[in-house]
Amino acid sequence: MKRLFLCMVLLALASRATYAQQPTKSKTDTTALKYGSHRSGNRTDEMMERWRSYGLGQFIHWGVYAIPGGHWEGKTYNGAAEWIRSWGGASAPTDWKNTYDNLYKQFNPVDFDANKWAKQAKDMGAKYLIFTTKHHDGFSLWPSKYTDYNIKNTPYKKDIVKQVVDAYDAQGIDVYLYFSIIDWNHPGYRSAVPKTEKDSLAYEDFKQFTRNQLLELLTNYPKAKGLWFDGTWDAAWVKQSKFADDLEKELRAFHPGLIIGSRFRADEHGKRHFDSNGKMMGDYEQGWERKLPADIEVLNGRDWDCVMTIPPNQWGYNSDWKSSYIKTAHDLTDMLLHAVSMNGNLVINFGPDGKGNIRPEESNTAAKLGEWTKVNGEAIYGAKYSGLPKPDYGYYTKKANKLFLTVINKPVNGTLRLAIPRSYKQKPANAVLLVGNIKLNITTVDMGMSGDGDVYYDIQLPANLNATSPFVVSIELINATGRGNNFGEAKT
Ligand code: FHN
Repeated sequence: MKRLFLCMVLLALASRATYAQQPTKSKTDTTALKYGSHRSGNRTDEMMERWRSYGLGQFIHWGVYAIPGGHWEGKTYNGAAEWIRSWGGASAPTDWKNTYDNLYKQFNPVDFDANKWAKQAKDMGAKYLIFTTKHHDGFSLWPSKYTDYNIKNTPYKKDIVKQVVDAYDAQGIDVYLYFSIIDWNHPGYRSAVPKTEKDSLAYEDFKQFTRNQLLELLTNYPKAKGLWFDGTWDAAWVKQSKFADDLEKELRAFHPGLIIGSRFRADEHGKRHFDSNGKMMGDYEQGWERKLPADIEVLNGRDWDCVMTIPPNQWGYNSDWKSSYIKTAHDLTDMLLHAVSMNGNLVINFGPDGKGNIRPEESNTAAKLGEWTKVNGEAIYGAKYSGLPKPDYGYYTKKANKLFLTVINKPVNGTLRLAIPRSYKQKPANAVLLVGNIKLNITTVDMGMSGDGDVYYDIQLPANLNATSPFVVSIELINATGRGNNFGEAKT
């Protein structure tokens, strides 16, 4: 009897184990998948709630590419400076890659002060940092046991990742570790799918190396809140659906609460970000790079972040910002509100130089943004989509019973006219201009016998408001019950 029971238990366990290997699909899925998304809808835990409330983040791209800073043997390269190792191509004037791979021997950022960076980020109003622990060149900014191509072997020697994690953590800024799967330095790294046995063996070695480095990062820096993956588009990696899925599970089990975006892995049909059933793989949509969604509908309720450069496309340090399109603090404020009004976070990139200095242009922008967030932060931190159509004046964001109107385009007549749909359950009661904490007059517009689906409210701006930057009107909302339409709807 005992033996029969044991057999039954073993059988049940075996069938569960087999079941776990089977492709699965929910009622709404069209394709059975083993390595697709493992969740429907957004994460609801505390850590993810925290992520949602950040609003503003800072990205830092730093590595040995900061030494050439966009220049190579007297020539200027306008492509993204962190890619300079690859700009030489076949006609490189010297053994470009080899020279690049030896640059670390000069990496000695004597001016680097993690506390200074963290203080600047705090003053800017950043709530999280994404820091490049290793970019595509493969140089590890921490003393990794799995490669010699790391910070310990530079003249600088000290662990940069640790200093950054500790300094930002001390400022109350959450840290996410950027990690590139592309690794131009590792002998086993392949971009194309390995074809020969030798290549396959080398790539297997690279996969183990990748796993080791990721576990090492989470072991060394347990304060990190998440991993921000990049360089995952190579055909070789896209083929690794099982390996990447297993690894993601392992990393999550190793570091409970870990946040990972949608860039990490592909499903067994090579679909990235969204699996073959259209479900997002990862905790938030990570495809908004240097662009913002046009409207909230395209997001379908998903969490997302947007990473943004200040110049057009430079992440690492380039000593020449040649473009005439360098985003100002106002441009970035506009983008920040654009993101938050659609439930996203905006992450602004900084590329310190080879000595560890954040360039003056970036520092100025950070300081200006900081002046703005200090006064108007309520409109972004923890604030969300308002449920209202986007106003032409700028953006609405909402937190509890407060509606924030960030005005980017000030009306020339000095009156903000709000159109609130009758179906909206709340209506404006009081309005305050956050800069100067000035109470504003608010009136309901009498529409006479005409009217549409909206109720209109006018907010009078102070006559002497000399707005040289976007400003925020905080509007208290109260319940709007019994607000039927007394006006005649247009008969068409
Ligand atoms: O190739 C990189 C690029 O250098 C930079 O790191 C950005 C940041 O999101 N990611 C890649 C391009 O998508």
